[in-house]
Amino acid sequence: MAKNVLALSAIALTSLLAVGCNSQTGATLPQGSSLQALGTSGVAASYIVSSARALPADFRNTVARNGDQLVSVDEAAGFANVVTKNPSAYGRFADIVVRDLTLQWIPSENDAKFKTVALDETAALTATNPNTNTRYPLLWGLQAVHAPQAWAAGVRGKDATGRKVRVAVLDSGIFKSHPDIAPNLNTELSTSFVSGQTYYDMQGTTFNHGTHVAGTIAAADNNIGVIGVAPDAEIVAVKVLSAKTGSGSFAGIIAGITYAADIDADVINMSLGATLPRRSYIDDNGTPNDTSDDVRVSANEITAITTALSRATTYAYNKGTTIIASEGNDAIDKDKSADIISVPADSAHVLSISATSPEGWGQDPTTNLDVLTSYSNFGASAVNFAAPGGDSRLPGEAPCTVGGLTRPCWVFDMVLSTNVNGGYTWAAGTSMAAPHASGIAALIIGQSGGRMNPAAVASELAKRASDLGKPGNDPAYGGGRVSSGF
Ligand SMILES: [Ca+2]
Ligand SMILES: [Ca+2]
Repeated sequence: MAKNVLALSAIALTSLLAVGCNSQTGATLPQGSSLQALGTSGVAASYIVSSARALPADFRNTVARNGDQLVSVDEAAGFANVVTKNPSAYGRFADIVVRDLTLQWIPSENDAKFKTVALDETAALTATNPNTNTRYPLLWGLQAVHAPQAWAAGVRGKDATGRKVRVAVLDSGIFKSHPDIAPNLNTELSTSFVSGQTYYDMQGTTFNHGTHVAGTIAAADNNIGVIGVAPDAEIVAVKVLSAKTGSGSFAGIIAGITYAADIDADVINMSLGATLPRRSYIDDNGTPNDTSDDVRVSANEITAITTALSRATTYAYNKGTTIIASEGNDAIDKDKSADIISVPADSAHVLSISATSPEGWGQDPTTNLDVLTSYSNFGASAVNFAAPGGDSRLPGEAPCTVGGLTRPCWVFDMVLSTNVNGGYTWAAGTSMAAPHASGIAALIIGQSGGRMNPAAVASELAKRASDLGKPGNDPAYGGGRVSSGF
């Protein structure tokens, strides 16, 4: 499919970047047993240290005494990221000490499968337009989830006291001065867990995934551009992926999750994902024809690192944070894929979101907005809810005109949102679906008076969702396509 748009990584087996040789030992978790995935002695590498309990308050002193580098630590959450030649030194603190993996969690700009279409205008150029949210007529996703009906009832992503619902966007950073982003961005709490990059460092990119995702959640209701599902919610940008490459470490994502929980984020949005086998495999290090640099990743290592990630999501859940993630763009039937694990979609307490789209909305505005997309993963055992993600599968290049713009008709089936340099861009993927669901969660939390137990949020999402497909839970839509309920 030449025009298929993948906003999330393909199966990331070819993308494992930072794996050393295998010399792991350990038992299967979770039985309270130790899982020490130890590295080659004498070679410094990055390790995730994960304890089921808090780490001691003086953990950082221990790291310093050992002469190792502490990349990050969250003592209360029981996590640290340590660069060391001697990982066994940390076994007395934690039952998981596993070598970190760096994966491709979203596509890089160079990925030919990932297609975006720029609107070729910036907010500055349209700021004098007297119309409110100039590009609102293009946002079919808002109609699909009944966002305007919620706004009309005064439900907009803040509580009755005016406190904005806090949504942490774990992604590739954000273009912080975008006039449709800045009004709702908490710049004090926004931060980066990508070494050497600020949360707003765009590194000369022309498409920023995190900025697009954030706009769908909470672009400002003003006289320009687009509007988010929850236009009064707060965005905290938590950079866990390189803006340039879309890659990131497990340790960085874990640190981002526990950080978001510690700042009392109401919602975490993770429009990112990777798929791992549950068994040992050989990673070709990106060079399938050259076996000299191949590395083996053990089953124990995969179990340890995915268990650590689930501990992080459980920590956030227990602190009251609703966690929403994209289901993935590999068109996988998750009901028949017991040999793989998608992270973080399959991690503990994560609501994973499949992607829906119209097909030919530009030709017929009354067309069904809720068709499962060509690329979305699916499966009744995996999908919690569906949400608008957009698609470009409509064949041909015939032009349509919507909201005063003329483009090939398939463009209008994608999701328009904010981008770097004050611009707007269409993209599609389960990465675009998850933020529609996070926006609806923010509306529910605000309407319910602020802080809300994530189990109650999930229950309310289920109650308000539009049941599609076969009655009740089904493979395409899970518990239904999210809706404001208005
Ligand atoms: Ca706007
Ligand atoms: Ca159903």
